[in-house]
Amino acid sequence: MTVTTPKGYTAFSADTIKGYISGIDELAERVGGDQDQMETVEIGDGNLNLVFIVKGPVGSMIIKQALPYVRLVGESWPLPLKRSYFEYHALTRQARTSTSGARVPQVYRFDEAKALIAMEYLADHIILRKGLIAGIEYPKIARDLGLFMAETLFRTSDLHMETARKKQDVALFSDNVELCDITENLVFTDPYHDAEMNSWTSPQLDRLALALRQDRDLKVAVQVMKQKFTSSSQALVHGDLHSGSVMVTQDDTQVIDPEFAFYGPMGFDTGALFANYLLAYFSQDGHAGKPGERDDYQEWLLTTIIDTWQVFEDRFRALWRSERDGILYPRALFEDQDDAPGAEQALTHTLRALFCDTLGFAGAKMIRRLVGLAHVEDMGSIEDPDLRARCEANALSMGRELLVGRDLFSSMNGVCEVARRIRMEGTRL
Ligand code: SR1
Ligand code: MG
Repeated sequence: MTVTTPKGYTAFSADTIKGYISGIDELAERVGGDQDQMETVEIGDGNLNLVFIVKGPVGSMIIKQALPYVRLVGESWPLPLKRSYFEYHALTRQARTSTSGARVPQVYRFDEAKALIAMEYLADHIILRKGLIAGIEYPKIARDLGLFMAETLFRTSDLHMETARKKQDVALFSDNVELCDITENLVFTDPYHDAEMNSWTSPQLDRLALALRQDRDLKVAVQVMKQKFTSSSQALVHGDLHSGSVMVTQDDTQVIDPEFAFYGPMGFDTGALFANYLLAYFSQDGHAGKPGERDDYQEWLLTTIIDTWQVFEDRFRALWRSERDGILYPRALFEDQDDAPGAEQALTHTLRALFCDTLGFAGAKMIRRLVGLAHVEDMGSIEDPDLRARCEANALSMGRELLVGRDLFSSMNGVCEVARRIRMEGTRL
């Protein structure tokens, strides 16, 4: 892969970012003071980018800057800087379309040449994944994320958008090639063959990890989901909606990091979120100080999954009735012919397909975090490898059930029942 680094790009350090900010009036005014009064720290712990907190006498901000390579792997894996362009455009669209649930940070400035976004610093928030590992309940999270997903997905879909605007936007995001390529490989392909960057808790999970490669039903199922990922432009998806892409307080929820955004299948976002709740669920047994200590919390996680889907579905239904003014299911065919029940039938069909996609993508997203590249801290922070492997094995079983059996579930309650059963029975290593 050749990466063209724009003229004028340099990766900043915690020190050099001060000079950049003081040279741009709108940013300098926001933090106040001069360079000597600025406090900066680089806090990026994700897989790809630099992230600076900048504080001054007047205010603060985050500067997120893309690196020309994958931070997790190093310079041997070049990655174009243009991902910040897609993140910026996704943030502006999510700010517009998400009107009643989770919000996105306010953008102060996008600098394409420097591949950076200056945005709101959410000083009181923590990353949701950290909160889930600590066993903290968030009373508003199901509502906020259910609404966020329903609104951002519905309002960027053919159910709401008119044809020219939709096609223009699909064209814009279709250039996010390299990040889609990462997902195509890391989520849908690498876990199922001997890919160089795969890893798992070894030797404990060796048998299960190798068994994936012989599991024909699973390989077919994951390729069916991959085809949806590569060829369906249903809506502008966040593209990486895991619990590390959500920041929370007890009463506020913000969604961050949409650099993987593109027009893809709606279920890819809903599936990603539920996958991460389920990974959190199975990891809790590794965080409990004594057996059973996290039982209540695990039930809270399952309730959150059920509630989130309920909120999502309710809001999607409401939008279908009030904002279905795009390309698909025109009112001319239904309500205008006195056939409102026909529109309701189409809605039921649409939600059913979306539910099955959600489960299929959730399964794929779980499995990749257990045996592929880029695992999750929920599991990684369990120090005892035997205990960690037992949690991961249960999560692998759940991932398989969801992928292969996605069309057999009739409700999120049923999904949660299977999660409980897998946890109680325990997966044989
Ligand atoms: C090489 S990037 C690895 C992962 O980090 C991001 O969070 C995405 O999930 C990607 O797959
Ligand atoms: Mg990210």
